[in-house]
Amino acid sequence: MSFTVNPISPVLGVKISGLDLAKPMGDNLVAEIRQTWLDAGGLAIFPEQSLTTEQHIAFSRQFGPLFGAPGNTPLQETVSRYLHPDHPEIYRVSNRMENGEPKGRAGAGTYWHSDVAFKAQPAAASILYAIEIPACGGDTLFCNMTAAYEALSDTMKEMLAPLRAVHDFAQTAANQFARPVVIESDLKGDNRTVHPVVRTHAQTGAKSLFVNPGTTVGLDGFTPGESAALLGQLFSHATKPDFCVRHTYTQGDVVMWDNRTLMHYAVNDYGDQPRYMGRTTEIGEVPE
Ligand SMILES: O=C(O)CCC(=O)C(=O)O
Repeated sequence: MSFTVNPISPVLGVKISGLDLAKPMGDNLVAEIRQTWLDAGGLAIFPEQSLTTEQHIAFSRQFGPLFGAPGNTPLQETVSRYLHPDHPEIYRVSNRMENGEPKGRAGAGTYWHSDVAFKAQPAAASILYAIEIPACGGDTLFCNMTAAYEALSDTMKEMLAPLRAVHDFAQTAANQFARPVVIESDLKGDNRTVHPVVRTHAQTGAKSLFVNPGTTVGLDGFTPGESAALLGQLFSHATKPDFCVRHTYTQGDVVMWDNRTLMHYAVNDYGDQPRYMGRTTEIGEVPE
């Protein structure tokens, strides 16, 4: 193997060292990285990287088509002002201002979620590059929804098998973000869809829970009270510390996570200390 792999926790994640992601990679190396990432539950940290925006995109593109690339689906309209002005493949997460405009979305993802779950084809990998980080704070938590699924009783697994969940960005917009950034299309169902509650990973065949507090508004065929009770139980089960890891950034980290098998939560505890991250987002399959 042409790189070094160190687990960051028994439940999830590896650190992959000895690679320069700015350099072109052959298909074999890309396949090795993908397999290592999948074997680690879908979380890999690549430390000490120095990437231009173009190199970040070029690295990401090798793992699949990207939201926002020419000819591909864009991310939803709400975040369009936070995209890189010259590279719409890059979604910027930042509390910094530039020429009186936000340089990225401040406080993005401060709730458990899976990226773009409200679209028919949600995200597969997200690849986040830590460009500027606070002296302290601004970590991201990840939880392993495959491990959480596997720990359920057989009776619960059987009950969940046929269920479908409704996902709606309006829920995120209404509950998580300041009103002025909510736009009409968020609230009229353009970013609403239904997915299985348990999905099977297209590459590994593993089953995972695929519901999240950020976008899941209910379970098909259940009353609101029944949905809330069952979803609440699944969310508190999945976010138990046993299934989670917390990543503390060093500047130059590239973090690649699999939205098909993980939820994540960005901790907004760093006040005015500058934080600036760029994210590419791979368009995944229709969940089955
Ligand atoms: O900034 C972070 O730590 C992650 C932000 C987030 O939740 C996302 O990009 O989906």
